[in-house]
Amino acid sequence: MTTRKKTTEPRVLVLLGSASDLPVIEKMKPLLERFGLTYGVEIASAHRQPAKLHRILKKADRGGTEVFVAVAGMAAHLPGVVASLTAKPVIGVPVASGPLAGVDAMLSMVQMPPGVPVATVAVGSAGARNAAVLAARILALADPQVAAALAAYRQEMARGGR
Ligand code: RP5
Repeated sequence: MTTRKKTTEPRVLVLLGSASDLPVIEKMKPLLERFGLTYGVEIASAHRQPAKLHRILKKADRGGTEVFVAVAGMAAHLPGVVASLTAKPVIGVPVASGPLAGVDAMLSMVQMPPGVPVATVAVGSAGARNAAVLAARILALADPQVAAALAAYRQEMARGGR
């Protein structure tokens, strides 16, 4: 059994640019729960609520959150801003909320300036499951319980599960 430092914040924090991005959470939830990961959900737009975003981010970062997932559409700067404020891994989920169907958000996330990476997994809520799996893969490196849950998930996929 691993003994982890006591933290006051969830291991994974999912930040959304808007309440309209909430469907993404529904896709991630079952997997985060399956992998035994505590998670939080916060809505804070990088453009419209920068002070709120900074507040949430700093509290989570100091309180022990280990992986951030940032979900946003259109000119989706949220993951990049989060990655500039923390040294922890940041996973980006671009959503198709504007007339450019998510390509705008994907391009905003995928080509970050050198030194500030965002791991962009898939466009849209269907692909958001992969954000949960990637978060689990990162945390499994130092957590045998998460590693075991991931191994079981992979075995299930090998038997044809999804
Ligand atoms: C982005 O603009 C949000 O992440 C959302 O995907 C999109 C539209 O936002 P709302 O107009 O629905 O608040 O900032």
